[in-house]
Amino acid sequence: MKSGFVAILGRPNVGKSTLLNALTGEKVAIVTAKPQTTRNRLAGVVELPARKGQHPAAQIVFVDTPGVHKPGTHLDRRMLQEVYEALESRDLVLVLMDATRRIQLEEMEAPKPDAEAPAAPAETARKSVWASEDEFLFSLLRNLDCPVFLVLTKIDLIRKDQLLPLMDSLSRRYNFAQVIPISARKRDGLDVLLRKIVDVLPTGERYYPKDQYTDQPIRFMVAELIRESILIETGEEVPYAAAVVIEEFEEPAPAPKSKRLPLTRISAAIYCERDGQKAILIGKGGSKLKEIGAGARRKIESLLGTRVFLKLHVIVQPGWRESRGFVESLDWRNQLERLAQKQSNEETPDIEETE
Ligand SMILES: Nc1nc2c(ncn2[C@@H]2O[C@H](COP(=O)(O)OP(=O)(O)O)[C@@H](O)[C@H]2O)c(=O)[nH]1
Ligand SMILES: [Mg+2]
Repeated sequence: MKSGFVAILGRPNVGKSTLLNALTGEKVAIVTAKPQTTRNRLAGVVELPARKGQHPAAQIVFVDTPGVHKPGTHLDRRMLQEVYEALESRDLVLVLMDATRRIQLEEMEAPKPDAEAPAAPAETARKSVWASEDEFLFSLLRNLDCPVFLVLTKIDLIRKDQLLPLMDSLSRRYNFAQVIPISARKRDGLDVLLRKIVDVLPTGERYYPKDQYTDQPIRFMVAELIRESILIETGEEVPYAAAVVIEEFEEPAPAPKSKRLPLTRISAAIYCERDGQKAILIGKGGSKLKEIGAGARRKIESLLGTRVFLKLHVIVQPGWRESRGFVESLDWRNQLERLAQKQSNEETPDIEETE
């Protein structure tokens, strides 16, 4: 069989996480219309049975990453670090580009029919920001020694006759091994994409058990679903200043012959940076927090297959996005380490036996 790691890279909001979910058929990553939804790299595993005359059996580990943007806060730098780490161990890189944005960019770059009219200053500024962001993204590709595919996404939003010229002009930007147009939302082009990926993967064994579809622990997926609810329910800067930490996660005891589904008890803290943000998150008489909780609870119930009792509270942690220690403590890989530590402390008897 074939197997390998495929890093999914791109600017914020191009549809990386949507593609990951479409490929795995599971909700591995949260998705919203807001940029910087994904903060950690996370894996979604796709098992492909052999297809006669097309490809051998394969396990593809897709690694979703935070959107590449120039870092401002410590949190941003940590997110970029996640991108670098995803790029360290990979057999192939998919660079995603949003077709609608590219069309806009091409239109800005095209010579104006009325050469007398100068471009609006706002447009010029936007163009130069986009160009420098592109440059930053391409700079990450420069030292890679693996194939890079350009995946042009959201093609459901553009006209058919716009597609070929766009693919043509983008393929001149970099030495892409393939240029593949897709729509993750309409599941268009995914079979072709998978086939071309298997073509370039090395022969090897599975990295994950056959039925495991992600590397994330359930606790972290639950925290992410709560954060997704916050992103959907709040606006302004609140989504960017919010972080979720699961404080208690009590799995149901096996209840024999009960007609009702078992109940999982979860308690989580929502961190924000300022009192004003806390007030927004709680809302009048607690109404906002209630909505956030209700939305999250439904999704958590469908993830766990149990009923869920969800308790949320909001904590102000001034300037946490600039705090290295706090940002590190949010990473689930670090959280797992701490949990394991705590457990082993609890299991260690007070008096050590001596020989
Ligand atoms: N029309 C359309 N929208 C898409 C497609 N893929 C993603 N989106 C939308 O783009 C937005 C950002 O998606 P997300 O996967 O979170 O982007 P990410 O930041 O790159 O991970 C969401 O509103 C998605 O629903 C697509 O193929 N077609
Ligand atoms: Mg994402």
